[in-house]
Amino acid sequence: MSVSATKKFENFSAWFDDLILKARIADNRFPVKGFVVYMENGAFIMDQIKNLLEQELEKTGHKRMYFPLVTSEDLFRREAEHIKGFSKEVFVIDQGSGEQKLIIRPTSETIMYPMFRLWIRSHADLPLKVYQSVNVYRRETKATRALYRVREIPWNEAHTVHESPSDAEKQIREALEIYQRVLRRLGIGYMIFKRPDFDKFAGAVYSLAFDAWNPDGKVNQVATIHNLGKNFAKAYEIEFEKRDGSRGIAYQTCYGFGFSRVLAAIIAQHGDDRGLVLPPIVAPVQVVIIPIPFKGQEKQIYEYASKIKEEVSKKWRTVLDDREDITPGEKFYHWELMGAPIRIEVGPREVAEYSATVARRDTLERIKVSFNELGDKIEELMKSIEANLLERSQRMMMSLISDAGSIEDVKKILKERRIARIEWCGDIECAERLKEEAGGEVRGERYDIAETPSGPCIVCGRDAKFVVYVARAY
Ligand code: PR8
Repeated sequence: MSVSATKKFENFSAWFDDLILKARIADNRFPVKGFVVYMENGAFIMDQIKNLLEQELEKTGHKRMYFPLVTSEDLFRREAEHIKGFSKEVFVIDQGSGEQKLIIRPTSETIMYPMFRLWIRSHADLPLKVYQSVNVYRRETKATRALYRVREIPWNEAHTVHESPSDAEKQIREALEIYQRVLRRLGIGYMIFKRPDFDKFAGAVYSLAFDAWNPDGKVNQVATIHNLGKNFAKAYEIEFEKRDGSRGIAYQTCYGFGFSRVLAAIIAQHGDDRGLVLPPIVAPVQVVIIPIPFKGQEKQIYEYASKIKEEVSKKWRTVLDDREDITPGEKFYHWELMGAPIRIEVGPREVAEYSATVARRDTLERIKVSFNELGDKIEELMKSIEANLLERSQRMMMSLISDAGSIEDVKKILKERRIARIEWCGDIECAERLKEEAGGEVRGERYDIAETPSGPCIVCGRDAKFVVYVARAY
């Protein structure tokens, strides 16, 4: 990393908690466990993330809908595996006076699918692709952590219904592409895993997950994609008339994208010891202009700074920081903390030369640009910042992986805040032993590349069936 991030890597928790409050991302002091207040910058960035994702969903034919917040106990209890997975985590509203209890959505399968049943009659109604960006609620039993593990979860969930297994598979590939496009725009470094069976979504045939790296070595699952097969369609009777006139049970997929976790990944992966480093597309302020006053020339400098603002704000969210009660140095410090991608300094020399000094937040490099070239140069710099964040974040992701040949090795790798790659037989007992003895979870096989085992399971010594990654996780 070209910019100092010692505090971030050495004491991640303190760095993160301090930063989210100071940079007005979130205030974690709300006195109910797992519930967080998103302040103006956190709310703005999450909205930008949401817009990016929703644009991709719309482009691929998903329709926005809004479903109720609650379901009934009866509807909730239809799919056996799903209940097992979620019954301990739901918040229940007791209406009192003998009325049935209401269950607040921990996810919306049990709310959407009874409606899908009413809407789907024949193959002509398929595929059905709907989404909503809402909050869902889970009484998380693990320790909660601002943005990473909350009980009120801001997310986007998409649910699709298909005629055939191959259509459902195709949908999974489309979902993978959508999530990859969005995460790339945000410069997030991640790996895609096929989760081991014991860790798949409750009710799914299989689950894919995007794990983003984190400076403390724990991985951050920012999104998941699930092939539900016919499991839910059977439970909720989603049937249709097939092309040959016979009746069939539909195939389904669903996928979810955690906005607060993606926000956490942006902060944690790109930030440094000076503060946030924001990808241009989500930054509340993309360009900040800071006048450097000089005795006797204040007026010319402010006028020229205003002229630059007029020009730059045609394209970018721009602020001219003309506060008079603080020094330019304090302004630099403030806007570095806030992660503004580009800073423009305007002093007497810039006025005389009809130029501007332009600094980029990611590398802190400064260059001199003439006024006439400013528009093009900023455009170029923004692209370069976006590309650099992605490149260095992906590089970091890959550099964290080490091969391990024993539980001891895994333990050592995890202690160094890294991720272990191992060969594994596939048995849950071996995964549990790894968790107990080394403290890491089997996150699954890579889905983006094929890796085949060649030796024994590092836990039990029998033939390995999978190459999997072990990490501590949020
Ligand atoms: C589904 N059903 O539910 P999933 N704090 C922050 N983010 C969270 C939390 C939490 N406590 N729990 C989950 N997420 C499927 C897919 C409809 C949509 C975020 O899947 O349980 C994580 O980023 O895997 C997670 O990957 C995503 O929600 C989807 O949740």
